[in-house]
Amino acid sequence: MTTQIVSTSPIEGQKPGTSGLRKKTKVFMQPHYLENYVQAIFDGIDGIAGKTLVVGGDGRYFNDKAIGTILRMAAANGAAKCIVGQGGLLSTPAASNLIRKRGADGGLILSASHNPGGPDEDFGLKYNGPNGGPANEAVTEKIFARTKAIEAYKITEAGHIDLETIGTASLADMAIEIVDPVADYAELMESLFDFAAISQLFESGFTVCFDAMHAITGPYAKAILEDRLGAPAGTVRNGTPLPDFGGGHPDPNPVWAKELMQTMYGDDAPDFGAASDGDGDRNMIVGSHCYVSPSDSLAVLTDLAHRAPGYATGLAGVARSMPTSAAADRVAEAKGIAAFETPTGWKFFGNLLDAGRATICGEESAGTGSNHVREKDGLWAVLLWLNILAVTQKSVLQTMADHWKKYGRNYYSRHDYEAVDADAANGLMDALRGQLDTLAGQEIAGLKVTSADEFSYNDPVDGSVSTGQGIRIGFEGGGRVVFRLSGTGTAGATLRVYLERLETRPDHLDHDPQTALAPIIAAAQEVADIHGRTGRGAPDVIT
Ligand code: VG1
Ligand code: CO
Repeated sequence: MTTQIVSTSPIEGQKPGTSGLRKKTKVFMQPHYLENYVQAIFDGIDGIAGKTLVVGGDGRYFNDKAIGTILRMAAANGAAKCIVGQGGLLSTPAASNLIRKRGADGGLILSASHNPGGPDEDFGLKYNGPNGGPANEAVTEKIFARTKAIEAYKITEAGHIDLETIGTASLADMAIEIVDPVADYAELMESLFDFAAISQLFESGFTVCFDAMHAITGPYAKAILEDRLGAPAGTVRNGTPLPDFGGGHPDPNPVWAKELMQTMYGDDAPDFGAASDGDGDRNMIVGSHCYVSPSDSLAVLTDLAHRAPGYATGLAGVARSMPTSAAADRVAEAKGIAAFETPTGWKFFGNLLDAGRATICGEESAGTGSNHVREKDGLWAVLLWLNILAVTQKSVLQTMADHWKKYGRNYYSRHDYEAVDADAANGLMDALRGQLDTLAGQEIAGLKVTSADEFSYNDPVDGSVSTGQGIRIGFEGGGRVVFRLSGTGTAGATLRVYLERLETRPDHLDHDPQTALAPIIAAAQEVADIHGRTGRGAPDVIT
């Protein structure tokens, strides 16, 4: 087989965002587009000669073809081996686990996560390092720099590459090992959780509905919940991964997982409901008539994780992204463990996990995980919840009521304005930035501003600094609003407005979050002039 050196030139806009490079699938399918980016990754990590990489994706449209290209390029660039999930499938947490377990030098994960898939929707690719986690900013900067200087890429001519047969084959001088995508991951879950207790819970009649949203977690959830833990067949819904996710939006929140919400708020609702996203790293938890916000879920798991065997000795600390509510901080304080506040995106948790300073991490965007891998992990969160409920024998509703009674409730919501004109969105952020020095002390929509700044993170482990990570405004009484532009969208800009208010009065703990947050919502509108600057009268998505 011959190696071709194909000359190319830089393609604009190949800048990795919050989680790798995400573009419209058609953009990724343009000549040289994928190849340029893959070569930039290889060059950005100082080459892959002799290295072992894990490769897999969420099965969306173009997944298999892109994997073929990546394998041919890895062979041409001298990789020793690629470990690939059968059918080209690997959930993001399973890929992270494989990198760690097999001591690989890193991995390429093909996914646009919660974004829809298909020829007219989104595709994505990201590089994870040897710790199994998303590349840090220093590495993504190097990759981006290579995309701007690239002159050629290497690729091996090859016929058909078999992604279906488990076992090892070769491509030029490189080995390709096809592995069962689920087995190692399921084993890891079994090492962390009390499977006997969860099985017993199911046997006692506790009912679960898991919505895989036609995305990657279907096979994982079926193998673990139904086959190993004995939940009845049909517990996992929409469990076959489809290239276009059945035309849906595989984002586990009350808006996009509407079917599940209807089930959980209907008559005869199951005891426990959950959903995951395109690549399996997000989770939504909902009890019978009780939606659990991701920020609250993080707090509950921080409080009760020690009930599961994998965390029985307690947690070293908890880390959350800055826009995530402070609910977990309150638990950390009560327990006397460390609490960290990082920028949005899982890559910022890596150092804290590697250094053993945080055990559990979470984001308001339905991401929760721990030091068992270096990605957030949807099914892990579901199993931890189930393990806790199996031990406490409480309902989700009771668990939340008890939690809020003990710690108070951080009412929380995120308002997203999607596909906003990019100039208008940047203008809005600039205008806020311009007010930061003068806001404190002012009254906005009847609320007194106590603090206003732009979040900048000093990594306590490696000392790196990440600036411009969201504008936050604090109000008297503990309310807060955060403004950020998304780094995962593929059309225009998405403005995210994160709203929070702490309530400790025992008789005010069961309000509708939108009502409880109304004064903060009004202040956010006024201070940023969202309507005036974006022309939008209401958010597109409220979670
Ligand atoms: C969003 C979320 C962020 C998450 C990221 C990747 O980023 O807000 O919390 O880490 O998606 O999640 P942004 O920049 O659009 O706000 V996923 O499930 O894509 O891997
Ligand atoms: Co995801």
